[in-house]
Amino acid sequence: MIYDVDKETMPREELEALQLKRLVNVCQRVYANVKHYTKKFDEAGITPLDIKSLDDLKRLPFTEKQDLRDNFPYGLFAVPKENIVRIHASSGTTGKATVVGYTKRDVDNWADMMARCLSMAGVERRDLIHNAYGYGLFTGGLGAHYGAERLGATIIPASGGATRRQIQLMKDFGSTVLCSTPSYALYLNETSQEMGMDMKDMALRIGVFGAEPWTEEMRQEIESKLNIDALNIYGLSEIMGPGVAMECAVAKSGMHIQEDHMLPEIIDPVTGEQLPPGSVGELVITTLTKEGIPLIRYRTRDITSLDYVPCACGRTHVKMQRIFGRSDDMLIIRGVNVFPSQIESLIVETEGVSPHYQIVVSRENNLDMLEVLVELSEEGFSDEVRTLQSLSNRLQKGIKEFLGVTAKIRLVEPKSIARSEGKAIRVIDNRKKQ
Ligand code: ADP
Ligand code: K
Ligand code: ZN
Repeated sequence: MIYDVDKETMPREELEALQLKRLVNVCQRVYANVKHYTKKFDEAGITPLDIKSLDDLKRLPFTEKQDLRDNFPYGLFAVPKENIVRIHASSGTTGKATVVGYTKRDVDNWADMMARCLSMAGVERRDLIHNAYGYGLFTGGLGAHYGAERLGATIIPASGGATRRQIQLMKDFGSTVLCSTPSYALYLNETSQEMGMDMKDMALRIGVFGAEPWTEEMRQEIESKLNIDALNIYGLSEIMGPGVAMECAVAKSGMHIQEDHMLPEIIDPVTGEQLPPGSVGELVITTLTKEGIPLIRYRTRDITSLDYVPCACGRTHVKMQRIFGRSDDMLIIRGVNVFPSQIESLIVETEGVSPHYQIVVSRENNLDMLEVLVELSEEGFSDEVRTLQSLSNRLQKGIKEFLGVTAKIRLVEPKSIARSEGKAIRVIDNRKKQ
């Protein structure tokens, strides 16, 4: 079901005309109301009226996370404070939290966009949605909540924590949809087994998973363990929260970006140059309708590519590929670029180990050392030493062949790597402390 047929299947030409009109409008709003942007536009020698085509986007200044920090807390808001009805803050994965504000209309548009997303995943009014995204300053919980209500489905506001209770609730209530981070979905499954239950036997049929990077291999693992359709949802608080982009259940091959509300582009993260369609690079988004804190060319730091080929589901909005990693998540190990997702793919494909892992980077005698903690599965744990040795050799060889770096593999006991209720901590970089 397509929630908003008019907007979601709009012919590209019409969509681009709408985007241009809205781009000029948002530039006018920030130029007039946000000092930071007046200055930036003046420095770039451009005024909102100089924007004649979408191609002129290239001439506009970027906005970075640092700009939000420098204008903490309200400096980038574009409306009088009394028009703000909600405040959220980012989870601060990569430093000090950033603050965002929503007007009534922003909250309303967000609910619409999340309703579209849930529909894209195949969620219907009859569904019971167990929402394990955290409620609070983090955008995940309330974002999914408002979207579910807008759609008319039933939402169970479980939030994070009390994992055993969550499983009991899901079973008792007969939840059919799970919203959570992908790593938490696996943790729920593991805990359900400890409780003598199996999530496979529950009424669950759909998972809406996001807020952290995950791989195609991880999707297959979750789908087979939980017996559901696992779909990818993307968002960030600076742009809105969850629902910036969502994968459709029909094609399951990339996430439709809500293009009537946001304008995406891909740039080279080093030079800042805009790249042609299909290139892999950093996703940059301009918000087209947001009132509270509109952002021009916001650098997400997330690495992906855009796919403009028409989708089997009928939606015309461009699809972004699964996030490969954050540009500031990329590890440089002895000069080689390594994304945690590449290591994850290898681990999830290997038998005898669980999909929980941690990457530890340190520096010894001026050399970068990469250590990967891999958790054995219960079956793997009972194997003989010889079998374990060959398992660790295989992983080491795989990483060497695939990434070109030598990693030390440390096999650890089942369930010894800390589980997270929100975003999993995959990388510990001790080099930064030195
Ligand atoms: P923080 O930057 O503090 O983590 P947010 O909570 O707003 O702030 O998180 C947004 C970030 O989460 C995105 O920029 C992206 O890196 C990551 N993210 C969100 N959804 C996904 C997803 N589906 N796949 C990969 N990464 C995601
Ligand atoms: K309902
Ligand atoms: Zn589609």
